Amino acid sequence: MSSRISCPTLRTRVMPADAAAALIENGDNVGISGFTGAGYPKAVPTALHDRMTAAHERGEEFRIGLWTGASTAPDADGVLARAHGVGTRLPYNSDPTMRALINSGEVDYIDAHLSHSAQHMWFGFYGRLDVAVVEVTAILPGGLLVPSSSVGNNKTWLEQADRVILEVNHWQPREFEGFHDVYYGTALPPHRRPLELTEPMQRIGEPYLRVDPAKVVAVVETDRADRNSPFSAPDATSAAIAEHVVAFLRAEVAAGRMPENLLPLQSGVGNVANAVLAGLDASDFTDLVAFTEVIQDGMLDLLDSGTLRAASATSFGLSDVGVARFMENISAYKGRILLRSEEISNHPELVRRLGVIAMNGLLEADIYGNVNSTHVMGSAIMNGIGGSGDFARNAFLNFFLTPSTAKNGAISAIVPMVSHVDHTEHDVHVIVTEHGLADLRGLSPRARAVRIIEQCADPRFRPALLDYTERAWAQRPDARHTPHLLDEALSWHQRYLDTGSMGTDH
Ligand code: 0RQ
Repeated sequence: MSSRISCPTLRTRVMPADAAAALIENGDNVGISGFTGAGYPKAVPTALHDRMTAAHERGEEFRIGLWTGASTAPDADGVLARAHGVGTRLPYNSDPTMRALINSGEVDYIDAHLSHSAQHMWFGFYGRLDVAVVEVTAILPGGLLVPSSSVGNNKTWLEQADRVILEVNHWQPREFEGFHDVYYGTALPPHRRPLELTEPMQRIGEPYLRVDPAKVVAVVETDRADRNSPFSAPDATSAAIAEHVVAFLRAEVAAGRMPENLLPLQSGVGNVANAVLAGLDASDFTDLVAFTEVIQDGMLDLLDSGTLRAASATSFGLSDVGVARFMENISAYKGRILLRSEEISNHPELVRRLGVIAMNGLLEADIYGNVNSTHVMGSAIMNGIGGSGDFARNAFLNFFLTPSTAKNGAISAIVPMVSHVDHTEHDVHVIVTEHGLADLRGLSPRARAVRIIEQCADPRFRPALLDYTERAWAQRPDARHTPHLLDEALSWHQRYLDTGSMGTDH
């Protein structure tokens, strides 16, 4: 029997994945582990896919509610989507098959802020959780669980579920013990207490997840790698975005608005965010600290070079190369990396108290500074809001980063009016493209428009944006505080849908 399962009671529950999947029923709400492709269950979802497919072939209904920490992987979200076995899904998804089913209307997707997902569960907003399927690194003699490469919503799923299936993944390094801090002080309003965390790396919880052994109906052993998506090397566009951010931070320090080692950093997912981290690594900043969600390769580079002292997060989001590097030197990272539950890593109280600098991507921003992070052309979901709202609204300073155009220049990231709003003009501080940086702090809507168009828009779209703005402002006396031409405001999106380009010049 595996040395990873030391609890005598839970050893008796070891079984193959198909036997565990047989304990999940049609109509169950299932909370699985997993956050940005790390720490998701690797065997039960595929076995469940087979069970669903067999049921469908018999003409029987078999669909579950699928709740996660954030994005998972092709062998979790992907297989369950391919089985057409998901009725509802929350809170963040980047799997293309699942995305297609959400956009086709087959899957009801609830795009919650990540910091809300656990508490909405406790508040009873989502109904009952029937099953938790959670990957762990090991089970200790007394039944405590050593978490794996993400913590996400695992604490809540394990507490709230009626039945628990554990996957013990031998691929996850046994040395993970001691990398986690799971907070168990949660109470419901009106009995909530302040979170006593005043320093990013402070421990306020325990290194283990708890589970009631009586609820554990199955333990499955696996030996499979996390998703580990590759990153592309920073291109000229993302390198230019990174340069603007680093120069701006230097100027903020020089102006006395933040200390020389900045304030705790949050960095979103994707290549642009990774490039900004590379830019910070090449800069003269030192002794930085991260209070973030995801540790990407760029953050590992910062830790290795010593630019970053330590990082608090909820998950890894590494490439194969990053994982190999992490595994080789794992003991050196202990004490410098702490993984917490996502309700703590993203907690508004903590983000605001610590004064986090938030850096996230966007799909489009409008001339007044409203930001759309989630919907293409107003309707098609991309990934979801993730933690961007948790961090941006509560940050000391937030950046929204994007190339100025998408789809080979056919789409302008700066539009007259966003086709969907995730971050309102009230929440957005700085917008950055490869062309420049628009500091919107303390500006009125009209001043913001000038700055965004001049600093951030692609030069090919600038004349049309200025023309729109001038005509909107010229509607005297009806221009008002935030002038718009309502019959034209979304015409750029319609033109793209009609012609394949937002521009009128091709
Ligand atoms: O698609 O590769 O098919 O061409 O969107 O765009 O430029 O590669 O940027 O990877 O940084 O993602 C907002 C999606 C940006 C991400 C978003 C197309 C573009 C490309 C990706 P293709 P890029 P990124 C922490 C924080 C919300 C959650 C968040 C995101 C693809 O940052 O999901 O911030 N954010 N969480 O071509 C149509 C536009 C477009 C567009 C880009 N205006 N219209 N398509 N694209 N702009 C993490 C978590 O919370 C877990």
